[in-house]
Amino acid sequence: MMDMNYHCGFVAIVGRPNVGKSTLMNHLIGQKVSITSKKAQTTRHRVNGIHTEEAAQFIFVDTPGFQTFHRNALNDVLNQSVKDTLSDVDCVLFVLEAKRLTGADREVIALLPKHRPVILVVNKVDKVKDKQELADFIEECRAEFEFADVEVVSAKHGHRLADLLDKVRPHLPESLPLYPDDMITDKSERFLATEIVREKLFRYLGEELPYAMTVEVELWETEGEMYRIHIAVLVDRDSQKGILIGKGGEKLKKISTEARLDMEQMFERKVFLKVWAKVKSGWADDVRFLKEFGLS
Ligand SMILES: Nc1nc2c(ncn2[C@@H]2O[C@H](COP(=O)(O)OP(=O)(O)OP(=O)(O)O)[C@@H](O)[C@H]2O)c(=O)[nH]1
Ligand SMILES: [Mg+2]
Repeated sequence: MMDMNYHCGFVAIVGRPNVGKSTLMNHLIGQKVSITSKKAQTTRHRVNGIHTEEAAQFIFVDTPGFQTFHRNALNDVLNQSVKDTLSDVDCVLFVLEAKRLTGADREVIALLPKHRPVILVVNKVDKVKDKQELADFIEECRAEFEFADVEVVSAKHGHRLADLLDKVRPHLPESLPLYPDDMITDKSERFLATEIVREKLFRYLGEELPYAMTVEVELWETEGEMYRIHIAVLVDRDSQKGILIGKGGEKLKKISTEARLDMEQMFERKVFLKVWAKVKSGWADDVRFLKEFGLS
């Protein structure tokens, strides 16, 4: 039985693209639910990751990297989702890359709420050797905003994440847990499956291509203990389809094998996965794309 001293709250993870927000959330909850890559703007949807302890439940909200350079409809939607999240949580983790405070970071700082605790999380400290430089950097950041606290971490290496949880815990309001204690995300398995495929597209395709693609579940069946999943990757042109498939089908094979392995780990069962490339049919797919982001 839960006693009345239970604490539970929402913790937003915000920052410019590529600082390591999704990596941080995955390591905080001890399982991968949000996709990551070297490329900016990997995350496109808010994803909740849940970490439950005996006396507290943390609901982390991973957000898309706040985009400042390219103004377009998609970015406006992504940015709006960051702003909405900020107005709705109990605590904010503002993530920076160690020793990098850019104009894009400052634009996110300008959005940070004044009446809610914001913890500065300086990530990727594994890249910094000089302690004094790090201390100077933190001073520089503290001059920009009144942070409730600061923690220095390496999300990727799981370094100092328990310390970060210690700093967040006091900001969780008294409340019963909102999710069952074995639940790690609010997203459906279908959503997670398409995200896993999207992650592999980001990892194995060139710079621009993954942004032009959408991923869709075409079939999802349970056969005994196994899932049979068919996923279509929608591309704009035949030439893109060719790149995705690769020489002798090698690239698509690699993408689908890696995706399957991740799915088997995530869903804890065998997965039969088929991924194929499909050229978008034009108008109908534009509508589908806009719908996905709430633009129509
Ligand atoms: N060296 C190092 N790299 C890291 C660390 N944390 C994350 N990264 C890398 O930084 C890159 C971006 O990580 P993501 O977690 O996708 O970043 P993000 O902030 O979620 O990015 P968007 O979703 O695009 O806004 C990946 O290549 C990660 O492996 C860290 O602690 N150290
Ligand atoms: Mg992300």
